[in-house]
Amino acid sequence: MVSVNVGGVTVWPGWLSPEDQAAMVGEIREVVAAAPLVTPETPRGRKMSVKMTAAGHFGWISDRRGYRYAPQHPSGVAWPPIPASVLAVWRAVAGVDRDPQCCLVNWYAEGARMGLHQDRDEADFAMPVVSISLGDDALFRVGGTERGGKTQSIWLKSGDVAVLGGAARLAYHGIDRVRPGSSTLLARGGRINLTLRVVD
Ligand code: MD6
Ligand code: FE
Repeated sequence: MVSVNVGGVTVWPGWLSPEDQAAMVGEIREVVAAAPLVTPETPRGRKMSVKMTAAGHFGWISDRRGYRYAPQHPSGVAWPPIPASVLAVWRAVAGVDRDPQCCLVNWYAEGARMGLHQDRDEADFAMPVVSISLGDDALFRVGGTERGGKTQSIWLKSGDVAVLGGAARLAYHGIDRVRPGSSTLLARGGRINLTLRVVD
């Protein structure tokens, strides 16, 4: 398999076969059944356009009190375990000897996006963040470690895996837009992004 380097981010196009993608979606539906998707609010009171939930020891949540990793879903239930198929992707591409403690699930309906941000709520930036894309294509933008620098973009497709590690671990990145109807994986359309992290 051949990877592509985009601004220091390693992208593995088509890492998951269509069959593996469908099986993973089934496992994510179980996660969502146990820990329902929520629309996070930013600390400034704006609703995010993606819906989120998580699996693992920690979930990442955002509300008026701020951003943080939390051991429970806002409803008080424990986060369900990270599905085995998702763990297997981490073990194949992360290149570190620890397993992820959080699998953040981001759900994009038509029109949802994610502004440029850094992932910096984790304790050890030597641990990469691994991302899995499922469903509709998404335009992923990557910059440097300072806000306002040059950026590069790549369309992430269903089954692609991206690794933010090394110098790119703290790169600014975001999703400008999702292309509706570009994948048949999800019956009702949309995009699921999974990000795996070691938290503490
Ligand atoms: C997304 N991804 O693909 C948003 N974060 O929907 C992220 O925010 C992200 O792809 C850290 C590492 C990889 C990512
Ligand atoms: Fe991120």
